[in-house]
Amino acid sequence: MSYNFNNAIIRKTNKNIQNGLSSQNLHPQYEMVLNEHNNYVKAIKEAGLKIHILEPLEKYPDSIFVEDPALTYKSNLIILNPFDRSRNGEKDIIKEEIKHLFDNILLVENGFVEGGDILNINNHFIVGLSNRTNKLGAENLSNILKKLGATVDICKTPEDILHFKSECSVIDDDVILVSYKMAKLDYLKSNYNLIELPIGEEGASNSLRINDKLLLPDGFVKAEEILSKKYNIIKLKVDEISKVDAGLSCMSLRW
Ligand code: CIR
Repeated sequence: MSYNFNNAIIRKTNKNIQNGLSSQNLHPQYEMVLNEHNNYVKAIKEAGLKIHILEPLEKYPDSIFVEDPALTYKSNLIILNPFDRSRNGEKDIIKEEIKHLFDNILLVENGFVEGGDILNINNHFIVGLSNRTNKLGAENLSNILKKLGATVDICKTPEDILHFKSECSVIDDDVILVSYKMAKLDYLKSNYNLIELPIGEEGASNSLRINDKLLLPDGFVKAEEILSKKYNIIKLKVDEISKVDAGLSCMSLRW
């Protein structure tokens, strides 16, 4: 199942996170990010995962978002190609740091694609085209995944959303939690059961289902009301990391 995991890779917070890419030009404070990140690590442990910790990379302000330069599928590690110049070098570093954990290493060599644009549901992947993932990158990744036995569809991320997964997450078999903007995508509407969150609760659509736990951003009353009926929720503050457009899914790489 798409939410059953045993392992997670997490990178320690770097002090330079204050200079991370931010669509609103905000600068999170290191100590506050550290606090949110520590609670995140605790929650991942509580969900039963073995954590592989990577050292901080001061040269790369956004490097705690380990989901973007790499993708795991079965025992394969696929090194992606982040679009932004300030992030692109993360891919070579993470490859060397984690390759020993996988049987097979593959590379996206043409075009750009970031992990935040890749939604995995069982054997299927949805790759969202965005300002960070282009057609060439999506097709290159799609060819790699298909050779590994997966199925892939390429879909368009709504214009003002950073990554496809910024506003949606798989929370159950064939159930995707979505913001109202993502709920409008015909592709999602016709293929999945969607739980749509109301306007104002977009932040909660970047949740993270891990085994029997659902990690949910704190402060979203409606989302909590809807989801607590069925899911075992761990609420986590993401106020500080959201200043650099980040959420729960991007701070770990899971398999
Ligand atoms: C960036 O713009 O690349 C970072 N500030 C945030 C990346 C968030 N990644 C993700 O949601 N997968």
